[in-house]
Amino acid sequence: MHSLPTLPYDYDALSRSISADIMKLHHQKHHQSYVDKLNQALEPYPDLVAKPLEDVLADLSGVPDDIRIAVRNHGGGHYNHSLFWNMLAPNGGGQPRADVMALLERRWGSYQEFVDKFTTESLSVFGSGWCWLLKSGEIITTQNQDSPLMLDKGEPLLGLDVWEHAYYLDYMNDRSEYIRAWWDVVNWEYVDQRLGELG
Ligand code: MN3
Repeated sequence: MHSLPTLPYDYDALSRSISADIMKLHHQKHHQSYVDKLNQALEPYPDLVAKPLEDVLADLSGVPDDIRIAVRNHGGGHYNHSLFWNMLAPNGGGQPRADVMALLERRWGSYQEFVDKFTTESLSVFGSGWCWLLKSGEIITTQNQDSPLMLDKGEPLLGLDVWEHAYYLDYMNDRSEYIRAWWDVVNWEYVDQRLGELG
């Protein structure tokens, strides 16, 4: 059984960028619903329940036909949001630590070039989706709850949820203001740790 992870901070901890109302709704309603519907889909398949979610998502063709779409949407939703909470921190923002900085400078020339490109890509997502930084330094976007894992791109270093549910209460239709504020709460320490672990 999959379960909703506890947030590593209080609901109001990111309020300079994301309000407690959004955090609560996003975590308790949206993320909880992905977890519930994933468990519901997997219930008849105990071997898939026992398999790490990363492995299930990386091999969707191995998931039975009747639950593949549900696993893609709700499994992706659970995986993406579990990462997303850790990629935020009350004392976040600023600049990446040394190794991540070196990666971004190597791929994009400078940190600012990376920020501009990531912002542009995040704004370009039509409808609901995510923008990701991969360990190669590449930036990609995905639709709905698709994960880079499903595209054979490996686990992402950093991801931004640009579904309207992630910002509408605070920023209405202004996704660019949300993205601007999001940079102030990015948990670069965690991103750096992931880069080390994913090596
Ligand atoms: Mn979301």
